[in-house]
Amino acid sequence: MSKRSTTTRSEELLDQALALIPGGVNSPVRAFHAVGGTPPFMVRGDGPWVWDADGRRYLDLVGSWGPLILGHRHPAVLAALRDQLERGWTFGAPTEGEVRLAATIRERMPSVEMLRLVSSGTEATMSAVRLARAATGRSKILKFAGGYHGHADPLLVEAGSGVATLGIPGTPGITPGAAGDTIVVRYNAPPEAEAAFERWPEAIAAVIVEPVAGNMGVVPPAPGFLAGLRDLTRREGTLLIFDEVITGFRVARGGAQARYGVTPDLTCLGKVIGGGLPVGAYGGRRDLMELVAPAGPVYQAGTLSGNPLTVAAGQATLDQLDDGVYQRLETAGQRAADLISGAASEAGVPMIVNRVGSLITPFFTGSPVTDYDSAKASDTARFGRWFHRMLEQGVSLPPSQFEALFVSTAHTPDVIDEFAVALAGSFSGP
Ligand code: HOZ
Repeated sequence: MSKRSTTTRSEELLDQALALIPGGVNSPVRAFHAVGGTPPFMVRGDGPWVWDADGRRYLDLVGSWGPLILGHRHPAVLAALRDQLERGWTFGAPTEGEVRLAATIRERMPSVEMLRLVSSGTEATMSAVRLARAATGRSKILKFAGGYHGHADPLLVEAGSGVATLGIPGTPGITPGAAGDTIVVRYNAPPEAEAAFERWPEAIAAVIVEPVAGNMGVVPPAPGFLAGLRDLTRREGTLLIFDEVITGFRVARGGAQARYGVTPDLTCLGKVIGGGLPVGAYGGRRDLMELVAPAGPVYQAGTLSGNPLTVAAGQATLDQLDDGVYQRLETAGQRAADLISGAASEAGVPMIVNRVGSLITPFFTGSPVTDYDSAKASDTARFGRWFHRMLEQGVSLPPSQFEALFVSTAHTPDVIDEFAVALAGSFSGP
C-alpha cells in the first residue's frame, strides 16, 4: 500500500491515526469529510485561541462543541481542577462536590428536582428514554427529523449532527425493533406531532426535543412550538423530555426552558455542566427520578459518573455564569452573526444566519431555515469553500453546515474585531 506524502505534522498524525482509529478521529464530526482536507491536530488552547501541531493559531468557534462557554483554560476552572487533582481524581464513592453541583443545577433549573450525573450526553438521553418508558409503560418515542440526541439506538433515526454531515442514510446495526419504536416528525410542525398521537394512541412514552435545535445547524423553536408540545404531551399522558445538552446553561442561566418559559418533565444535560470534561446528566420531576436505581427499579450506573474532576470543572464554570455573562454572550453572539450576514450580503451570497444567544449557524441558502428539510437546502459545497477560506485566515469553525458555532466569554469585543478582519473577503469567489 502506498503511503500518502505528508507535509504538515497534522497530516503525519492523520496518517498514523487512520491506521489506528476509524476515520482517524474519535468522534465523526471532527473529521473533515464534509469539507475535505486534513483536520488540524490541536495541542493547546487559551481563551478564544487554539494552536495546532504545526504551531498555527486559530480563533476557536468550535469551543469543543459547546462545553467551553468560558473559553480555554479559564483561570477559575484551572484552579478548581488543580485543587481537585491534588486530592485525587476518582473514588467510586459519593462526594460533596456532586451534591453541590446538583444543588446548583436545581436552583437554576427548578424543573430538575432530582438528577443523576452520567458521563456523556448520549448516556443522559438514553437513560431518560428508559425512564420514560418505565414510568409510562409505553414503548414508542417521538423525535424530530434532524434532532440529534447522542448515538443510542432508538435516537439515531433521522438524526442530525454527524449523521447528517456524513449523509448516513439508514441505521446499520440498529434492529428494526429499536428503529420501529421511534416516530419521526418535522421540527416546528405541531400538526405532525398531533397526527402521530392520533395514529399511535397511548403508545408514545416520550417526546424528546432539542428546545433550540443545534444539530441540524441552529434552528430556533417557532413561537408556540414548545408550549404546544407541552400541552399535547400533558393531554396524552406522555412525558416531555428537553434535550438541553447544548442549550443547558448556554442560552440562559436556566437554559432554554427558562428562555422560552416551558417546563419539561425530564431534562438532559451535558457540555457546560462539565466545564470541558466528559459529562452528562438527566433529571426532572422527583416522582420520576425516584424510579431510578437504587431509589427505584430502573437500572442505570457508571464507574466514573460524577467524576470529581468533572464536577470541579462544572461547578467552577457554573459559578462564573451570572446574568451579566449571559448579556455579554448575547451581545457577542449578535455581533458575530451580524458580521457574517453583512459580509455575505456584501459579496451577494444568499445566506440565512440563525442565532440563539451564543449559538450561531450561517446557512448558505436564501430561504428561512425552520426544520431539517430547509436546513438541507443549504449549499453545503459553498459552505465547505467558505470553511476553508476561514481556516486559512486562522478561524476554526465546525467542519459542517449542520452544526453550531459557539461563542464564549473569551470572545471579547477585541477578539470579535479579529473575526471581522478574517471574514473580510471570505465569501468572495465561487
Ligand atoms: N454531536 C455534538 C455536536 N453536534 C458533539 C460533537 C460530537 O458528536 O462529537
